[in-house]
Amino acid sequence: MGGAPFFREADPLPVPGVTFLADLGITSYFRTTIHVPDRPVSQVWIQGLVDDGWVLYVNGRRTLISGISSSLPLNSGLRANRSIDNATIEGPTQIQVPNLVVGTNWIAVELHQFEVPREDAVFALQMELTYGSDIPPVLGDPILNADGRCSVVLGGQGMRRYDIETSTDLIQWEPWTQVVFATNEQVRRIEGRFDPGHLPRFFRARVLPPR
Ligand SMILES: [Ca+2]
Ligand SMILES: [Ca+2]
Repeated sequence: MGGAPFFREADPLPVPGVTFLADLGITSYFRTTIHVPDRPVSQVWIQGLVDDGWVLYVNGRRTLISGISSSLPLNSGLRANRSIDNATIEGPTQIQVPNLVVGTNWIAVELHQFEVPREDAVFALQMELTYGSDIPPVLGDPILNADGRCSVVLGGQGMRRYDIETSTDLIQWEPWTQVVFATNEQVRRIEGRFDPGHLPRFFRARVLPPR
């Protein structure tokens, strides 16, 4: 049908529209393929440009629903439950895609409108995969002081961004800090301070997508 962003929008977009959406109804459907090489995929990140709501399928499996009620039956007449005036870039967001395969993978999207006829609808999706040859980050045992000061050693790889989160129970995780390693940097001591009454007990690091 053409290239993204697909659009029907008179106002400026963060990424200029490429393919005009003629005959706009409540729901529009998009489909493409991506090629995944024979390497373990460690993370999948997406960024979207969406007006109004959308559903993402990977190889026929519903992977994400946003801006549409997930409790109503999904069909071409279902309206989005949010109205986007002018689409902005959402994400990057990490998603779980357990059913990727080596080779060709089908990416399908249905885009739903809040109300029609109305002269705006936009869709674009960027999907980024990181591969398992990346060394996963390692956190040493944190040093926690009664006054709330804390330090922890992070082992990682040069030019990677890491998101460090903390938890008191391994269930609820809270963002703590982000770290960007310089080229060839492998170890960093991260220091911070917490409320002494609510010291975290656990730390974890996640790789963030490159900017
Ligand atoms: Ca608009
Ligand atoms: Ca719209």
